[in-house]
Amino acid sequence: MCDCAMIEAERQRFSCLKTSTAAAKRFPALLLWLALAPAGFAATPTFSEIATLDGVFSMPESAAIDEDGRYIYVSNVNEYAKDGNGFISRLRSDGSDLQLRWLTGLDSPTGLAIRGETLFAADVDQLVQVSLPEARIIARFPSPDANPVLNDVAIAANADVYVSGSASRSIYRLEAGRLRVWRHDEERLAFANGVLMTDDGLVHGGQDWTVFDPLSREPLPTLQAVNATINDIDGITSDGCGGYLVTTLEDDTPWWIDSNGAAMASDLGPIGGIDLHLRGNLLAIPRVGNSLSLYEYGASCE
Ligand SMILES: [Ca+2]
Ligand SMILES: [Ca+2]
Repeated sequence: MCDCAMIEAERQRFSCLKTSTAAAKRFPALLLWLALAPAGFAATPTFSEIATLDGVFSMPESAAIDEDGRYIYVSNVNEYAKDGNGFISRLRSDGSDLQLRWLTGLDSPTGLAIRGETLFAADVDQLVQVSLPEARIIARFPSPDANPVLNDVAIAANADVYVSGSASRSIYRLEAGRLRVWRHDEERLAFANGVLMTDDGLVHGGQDWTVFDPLSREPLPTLQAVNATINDIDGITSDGCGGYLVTTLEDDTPWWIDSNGAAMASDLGPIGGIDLHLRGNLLAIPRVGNSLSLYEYGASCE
């Protein structure tokens, strides 16, 4: 429950604590970390490597952690074309039990997002809906535009599904079983890339960071300071404290954007991250070079 009379700073702190507590229920290590963190500790995140799987994937792009934090799903582009050879891998959150070709029948899947027992994948020119318990494709939603080069998927709290189109300079939304253009923007959605729906709005990476109002669909001034520091953002994931962890096309090191819009290179170093997903204290990052790295993430919200 949110006290609407709180000032903005308090609102963010409250939201952060709520998120951290929920995450801690699923991840006891995070609870311990939070208990040991001194009051007022800076929010700079820390990373501890759990596992790296090297040289086993085929152009991995995105990773999506399921809601229980048990399994990680990884998209494998396997050369970008309408070639029928793309697939999705599944492994446990400690890096074990890899099922490399857990799901086949895709062309070149890129962005992934999970809600409940459903996985959505961007696959060149269609959004693909997958049942996780059945490990099978249950629907395909073609783009209304030819050659959109679908890139990333985001799912809102109300279950609306969004997918970005890099070539079509558009963001689509799944409406009554059809993909429809939600926003077309020649400038802001040129080479459209990472998308994430948050309390701030629909966050879009790409050449310039933009947060779109979910109702008016117009750009908001939210965290515009990001653009003074980094560009060409690819993967976006929430940091649990009102900020974001991102990967960029310009830099092999993932960056951290705090809740005020200040951006700095993370301590992960130049790992060549492509897309990334943080859930609880588990961070999964597919890497250039057919690899995937898993990290235990620690952060204390200011
Ligand atoms: Ca392919
Ligand atoms: Ca992407």
